[in-house]
Amino acid sequence: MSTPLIPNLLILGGSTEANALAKTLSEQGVAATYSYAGRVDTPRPQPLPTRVGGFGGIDGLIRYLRENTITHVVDATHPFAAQMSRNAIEACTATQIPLAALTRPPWVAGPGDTWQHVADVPAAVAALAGAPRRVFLATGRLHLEAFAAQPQHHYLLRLVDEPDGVPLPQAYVVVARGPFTEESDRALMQHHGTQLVVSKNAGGTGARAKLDAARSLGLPVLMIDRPSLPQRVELSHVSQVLDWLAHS
Ligand code: 3Y8
Ligand code: NAP
Repeated sequence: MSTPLIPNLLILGGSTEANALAKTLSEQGVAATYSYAGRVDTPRPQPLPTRVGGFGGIDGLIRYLRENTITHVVDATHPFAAQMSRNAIEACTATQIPLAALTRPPWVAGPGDTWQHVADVPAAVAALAGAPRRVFLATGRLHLEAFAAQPQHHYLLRLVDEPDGVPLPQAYVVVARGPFTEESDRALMQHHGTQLVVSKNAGGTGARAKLDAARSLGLPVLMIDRPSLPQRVELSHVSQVLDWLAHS
């Protein structure tokens, strides 16, 4: 009779869903560690033991899983954190540790939405060719350099931390972290005379305010589709994770 595993989870975090899972696991007394990449200055505190920083690639993650006797991995990273997700699949396959992704479906355009889908950031940059416009570039800091290829626009940027300069000649920076609200995003876009919104298809609730605001203002959206990922168990609610834990 094999003794049932006492769960010891690793949550790859950095999203609204990861935070909801951390709260539930903490309340239920399930042993788990929350992991941040260390991308921002002051990541939101979690009700679980928390680690910050990369693991050192696939081998580093394998080493971490073994040294910390992790029994399950939940990849609750943002849909655009594709490298982390790929590494998690490789490391969990190598160690035979159960892996589930806690993710959220992509947003789909509804009545009144004017979306142009592009495959990735380079395609979004190419789509911005043409006459100058007032663009709300709500895709964060990591890919700003790519948009320097289209310097003609006036950019409204929303970043989590104050940047050390931005590579765009006409840019106004708002330092803010989500979740955001439709009302505040509509006021922000009206104040800046936004004519186009550029967004990653993050899904979920934390960043969709700008899309609802764009719809109410009749503005077009340039929607960047999320990167494709290899096959893995995908769950979309915390309750499904608890059920998966009980049966894996
Ligand atoms: C460090 C950890 C919560 C979860 C907060 C979600 C919601 C708000 C929306 C806009 C879009 C953007 C950005 C965004 C959202 C949630 C969630 C989400 C988008 C924090 C966080 C970390 C990060 C990293 C940061 C990236 C950036 C992306 C800002 C915490 C706040 C634009 C993605 O300066 C940098 O280096 C920032 C880097 C990766 C993407 C980019 O390319 O710049 N997120 N965001 C995580 C770590 O270190 O592991 O402090 O909470 C988490 C959240 N960001 O309920 O509190 O779940 O999606 N994050 C995008 O969607 O385009 C903002 O402004 O409208
Ligand atoms: P990424 O490009 O997929 O990953 C790059 C490297 O960062 C990974 O290989 C890993 O380094 C490290 N890393 C990423 N997430 C990590 C985590 N949760 N814990 C420990 N190390 C992590 O990742 P990213 O897009 O930069 O996202 C970084 C973090 O921001 C994630 O927590 C993600 O959920 C959050 N986030 C990202 C976005 C986005 O738009 N990309 C939006 C919202 C939140 P090693 O190889 O050294 O292990």
